[in-house]
Amino acid sequence: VTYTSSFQSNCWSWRRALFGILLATFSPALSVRAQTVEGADALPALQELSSVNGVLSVTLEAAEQKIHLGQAEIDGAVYNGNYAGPVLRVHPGDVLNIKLVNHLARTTNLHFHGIDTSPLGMSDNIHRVADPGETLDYTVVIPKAQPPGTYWYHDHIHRISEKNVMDGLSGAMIVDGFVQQFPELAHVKEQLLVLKDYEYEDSNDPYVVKTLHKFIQSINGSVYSKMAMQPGETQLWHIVNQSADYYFDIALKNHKFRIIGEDGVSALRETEINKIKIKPASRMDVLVDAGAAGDYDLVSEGVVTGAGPDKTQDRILGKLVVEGEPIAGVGSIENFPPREDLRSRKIDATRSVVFSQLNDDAHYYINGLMFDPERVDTRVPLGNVEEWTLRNDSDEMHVFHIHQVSFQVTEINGEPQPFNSYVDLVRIPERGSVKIRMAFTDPVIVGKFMYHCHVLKHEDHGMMAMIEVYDPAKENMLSRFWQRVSADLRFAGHLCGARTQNVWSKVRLWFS
Ligand SMILES: [Cu+2]
Repeated sequence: VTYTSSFQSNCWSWRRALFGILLATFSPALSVRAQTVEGADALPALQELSSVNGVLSVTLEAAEQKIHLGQAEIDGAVYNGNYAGPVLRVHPGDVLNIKLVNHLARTTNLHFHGIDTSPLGMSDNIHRVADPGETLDYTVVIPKAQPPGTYWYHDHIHRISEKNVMDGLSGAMIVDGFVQQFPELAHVKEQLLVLKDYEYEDSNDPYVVKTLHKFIQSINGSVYSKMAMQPGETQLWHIVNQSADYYFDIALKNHKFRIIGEDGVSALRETEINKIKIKPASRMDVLVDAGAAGDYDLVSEGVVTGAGPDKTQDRILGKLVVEGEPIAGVGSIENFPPREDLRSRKIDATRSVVFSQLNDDAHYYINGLMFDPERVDTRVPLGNVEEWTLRNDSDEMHVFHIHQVSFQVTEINGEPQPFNSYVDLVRIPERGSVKIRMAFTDPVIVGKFMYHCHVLKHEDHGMMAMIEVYDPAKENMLSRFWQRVSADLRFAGHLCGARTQNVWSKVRLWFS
């Protein structure tokens, strides 16, 4: 396999070569900046904030700031001045106190992706919004049963979440204890790789646009970095895709990966693979076994985007330098923590969730409806184990995500899937379908939360729905009456207002 970086392929374009010569002649500053891209700095370590005695109290100052990504200067929006995001390190059972200070000229808030905690009050409640100048306090209890692993936190403001996350408003969250599940890995080095992308099409600088090809991809805020291993060494890499929309295919030249965990949760077996496919928002825990001494490119392979044949170009994100004394690596992992196969459980309800869109980049639907923050789309009694069929009625990639609960993928396009633990994201194939099972059994998740496409552009344009998990024991006549009355009032409000496009959806819900 031959990998071609955008830089190399550009060298063969005479127009770009001429442009480069002109730039080198007339702009010494730019050629200096180019060296910082082509030279190899060590992969930047990220700032970590760790809990002490079961509590992590942090202030996140969200502010607009110029960020340097290789040659480009972008208008970022970041926490505490840090584009890749401060890493929050907690243990199962810890309490996380966050003071979110909004210095931005727009609204923001926080979602704790993959954490199966309460969606109410000051917890993982995305109904709360910090206006410019406001401060929001969060208190999030990390469940004792939260699988140790890699999670992340990010802005979740409907309509602008793509911009906010792309500008930098996200960070990794580590629930400590993943590696401790595997005695074989007691001495391996761990690395955290935060992947981000930034769409850079508004630039007036043609040099920047041409070399970076619209998307600036980075690892830990660096567009090109060096990682080092000894021949034969095994390392554990935790890779978090914090991009707003981008599906990463990551390959390491002449090397394979062994996947041992996904979306924070350890797998049930090793899966050896040539390239890691990382959906937007997904996390992958992989073992890397260094080969012979040498330099190996870490490549973000081109992926098909959108509905057409468009394919982004391969891009080299860094290199692995294998050097020094050979050391013994780690053999196959034999013992994985057990998980319950939900196929052995009785199914209390089945539902169908259909993703569709108009081809105008502005209308994305779940079950024919765009998101309405006042509408509850799905009500689930606490205690249900459910099977959902997710269908993609479009030619574009959609990635299902649900808050507060992880799930088991049982079928893709009718093919039964072997049980390999739980995830919180699944790609629904274009014109295809996926079956998943979920246990809505933990009382802590009672409340209203979201399921949506995690291509944030799609979510911002409607592809999100609200679910309410309710406790049937507390659902009395009065609360049922109040729900009906409040629905009536909203319905009347819509009749009187201009939002007639929602009236028929209300009528449908009323009779459903
Ligand atoms: Cu989508």
